[in-house]
Amino acid sequence: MPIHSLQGSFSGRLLTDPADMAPFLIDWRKRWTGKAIAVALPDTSEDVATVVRWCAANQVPIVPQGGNTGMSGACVPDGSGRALLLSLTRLNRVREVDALNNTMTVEAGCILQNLQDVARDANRLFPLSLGAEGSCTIGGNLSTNAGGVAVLRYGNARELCLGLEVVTADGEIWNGLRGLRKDNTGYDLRDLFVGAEGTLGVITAATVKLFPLPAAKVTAWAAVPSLHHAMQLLERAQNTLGARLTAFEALTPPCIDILGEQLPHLRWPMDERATDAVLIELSDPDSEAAGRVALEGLLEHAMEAGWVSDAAIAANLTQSREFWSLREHMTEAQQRAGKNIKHDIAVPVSRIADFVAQTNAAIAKAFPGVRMIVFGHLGDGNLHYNVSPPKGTRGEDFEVIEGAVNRITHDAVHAFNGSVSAEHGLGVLRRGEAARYKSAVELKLMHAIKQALDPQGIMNPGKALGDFA
Ligand code: FAD
Ligand code: 2HG
Ligand code: ZN
Repeated sequence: MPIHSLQGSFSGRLLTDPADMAPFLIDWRKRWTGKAIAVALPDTSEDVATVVRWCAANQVPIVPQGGNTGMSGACVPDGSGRALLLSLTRLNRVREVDALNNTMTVEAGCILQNLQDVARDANRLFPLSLGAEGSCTIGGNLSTNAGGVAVLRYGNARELCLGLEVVTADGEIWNGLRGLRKDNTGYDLRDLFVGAEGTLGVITAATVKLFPLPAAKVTAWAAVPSLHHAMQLLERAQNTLGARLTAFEALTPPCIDILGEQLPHLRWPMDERATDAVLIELSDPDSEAAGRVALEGLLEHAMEAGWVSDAAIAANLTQSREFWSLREHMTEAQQRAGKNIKHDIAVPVSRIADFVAQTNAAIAKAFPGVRMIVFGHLGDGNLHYNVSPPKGTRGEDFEVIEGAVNRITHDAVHAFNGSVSAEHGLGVLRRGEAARYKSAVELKLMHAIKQALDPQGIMNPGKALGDFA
């Protein structure tokens, strides 16, 4: 049936003009460009169901898309031109805020930052926080099981999700929007759709957890002699600050170098720029003064112990934003510096410093001069173990070494019992790597789930699991 037959059957929009469709068909990193039969922008869950039913009847593959900020190429179609791109951005209503239950029920296309604001207006915290929060959507966050900078205290997107509404691959609506903390009534369908990268169904709404708003946040920047010292600081911080410790992020010296080079207007907390640095955030339920005393105590102890060589506590909100701005501009600074190779690895927290030391040495030996742009969520054992071309070059043919760099990195991750994708999903970037390192049993179970929930293989084909067989 021709695509135009779809338009009359749902509210919202259907784009078929190539110029209108173009922005939806290229990913944020500008690494993957695809083609589509059309871009559908439904207004409601019923609209989504109508579109999916049409696709199922016509064997048209569906690529769900939220804010198109994903890092693994999962939200753009392939080059065949057979797929329909399903944008969820017009499903952007907050259906309910239940402050007593500490939940809100929101549609998939709501922008993350808007949801943080809605929660704050209700005197609550929605803690999911990441650099793309001004444009990513909660549907995309859940479909990638996004992490970000507050996982240490509040968990990743999966842990923040209590219920889902999903349009299944044959176009039925499953309403699982239960705001329950306890529900042991069989298989957990919610947890199948979270992190599935749109390969099992379309998330149309979610019930997510809210938390009390902290009275104050206090931010510190600490220069540390090595990541091993940083881990000693982390252990002490967890023991003395407990649940008040909400972020523990790291930047290694080449990151500090690339930030200064690409974004020289950014302000620096201290003169010391040659060592690893840690960004710590404490959220205090009582007062800013109490938070400051606790953080000062931690840093004094750490300096005496030799784990920290210099430290600064932000004097006010402006300075705290300046500290965070350095961390949040890492992706942009690296992007500006030319081509790059990204890894999103996790190993047990206790092994992360050893992993970096050993793998840095292996990569430096194989590819002398490359810049190791290693930063991220140190407190979770998750680092963006990224590589940039040697200083002063832009790496026009950098992709030539990508396979070999990936092999060194991911073999090391595997040896450390880690993960090749901690928070960005598999998409097309990492689907082959997951197939390489996962056991045959694990892959067989994953394919069985896909077969059961999407027997026609129309939901985001070729993503996460590779081609559907
Ligand atoms: P998209 O990119 O549009 O889609 C991502 C995946 O989800 C695709 O597979 C898509 O098909 C699927 N999908 C989207 N919506 C739905 C839906 N409603 N139903 C079913 N499937 C759907 N990620 C982190 O985890 N932590 C970070 O700290 C972080 N920082 C970032 C910083 C920057 C500057 C950028 C650009 C990205 C960052 N990301 C981070 C990656 C990205 O923002 C997140 O993965 C985000 O969760 C994706 O949301 P999105 O709405 O843009 O989804
Ligand atoms: C972050 O933590 C994001 O800033 C992006 O996950 C990481 O640019 C990257 O590789
Ligand atoms: Zn990250």
